[in-house]
Amino acid sequence: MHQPNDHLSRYLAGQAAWIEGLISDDLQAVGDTELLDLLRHALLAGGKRVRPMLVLAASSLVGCSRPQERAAVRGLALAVEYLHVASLLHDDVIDNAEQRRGRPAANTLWGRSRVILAGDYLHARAMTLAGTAAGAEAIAILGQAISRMVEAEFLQHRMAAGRLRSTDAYLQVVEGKTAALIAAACELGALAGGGGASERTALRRYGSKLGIAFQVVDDLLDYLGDPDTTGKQVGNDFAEGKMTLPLLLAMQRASPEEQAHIGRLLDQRGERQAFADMQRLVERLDGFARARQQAAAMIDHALAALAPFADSAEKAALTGLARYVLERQR
Ligand code: GRG
Repeated sequence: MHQPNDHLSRYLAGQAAWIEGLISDDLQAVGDTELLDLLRHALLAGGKRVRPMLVLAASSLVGCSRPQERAAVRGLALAVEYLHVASLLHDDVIDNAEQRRGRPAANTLWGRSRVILAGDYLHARAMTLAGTAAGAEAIAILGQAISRMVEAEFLQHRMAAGRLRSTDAYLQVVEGKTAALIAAACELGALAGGGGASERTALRRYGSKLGIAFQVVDDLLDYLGDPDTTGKQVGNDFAEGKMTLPLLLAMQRASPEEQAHIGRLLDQRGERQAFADMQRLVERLDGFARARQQAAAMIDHALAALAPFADSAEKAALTGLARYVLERQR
């Protein structure tokens, strides 16, 4: 399996332990034991903790010293992870997912209603933490990100139902469902660290481009990933009729016969063989290679947004993270 480079690995591992400590402390306020079990399952399950790490690194980049000890940085790091996990819980209910991070999805263990409620709990707690940490501005940044996530889910449903086939619509979905929260994490780090308007804009831009690339790679992994490494089966997007970038790019190059073949495979999308055939067709039509190129172009934009910042360990971490996004296998 491809690992992030050593420096980045150590940085991420250190931050993961930090955020897990914060989560465990914060969960002590949960009174209901069933809710607590569900939240522990969802929150302490080996996520990569990319979003809180971005809050921390962005705050350091704008000059905040010892950010891990700052109440505002801690509150915002928790808030973005909680919103991320709330969105995963709701998404798994929407998609009827069976697995998440190599384990049974919470909805298979607790049922749909409790999982929706647990997502609402995390949503509420995240907003309380954000408001306490950094006031109305932080709430507005997160509120806007959540609105965009929900709108993107609606658009994604329309794409799957009507087979809307444009890469523009795909990018709009990706900007909303993934990049909005990642951009918000970066901007909130800059806010908590005392950054000025131009620093906030630059970090938001880095986060947005990183987030788009992150989702494109996620969508590539849905076709090409190793289930033992990713913790989920391949072919979920195809089975759900989600039109992701590799397929959309392949369709641009397909002959009328190949278009018809793709249409038939989409009609048979519940069958395993249809997915294997689609993988081969997308490969032949260069869909995977071209999607990867687009992700790489996004990463170039993300790195360009970091150019105004002086070299530092945090800048190296953010640069390393951007490169790792392209190489990640999980
Ligand atoms: C309740 C806040 C809230 C939102 C509801 C359902 C919904 C709106 C949005 C769904 C958005 C969604 C599931 C986007 C996918 C984003 C994505 C790439 C998730 C995987 O992130 P990783 O790889 O996960 O960082 P880990 O497991 O490492 O934490």
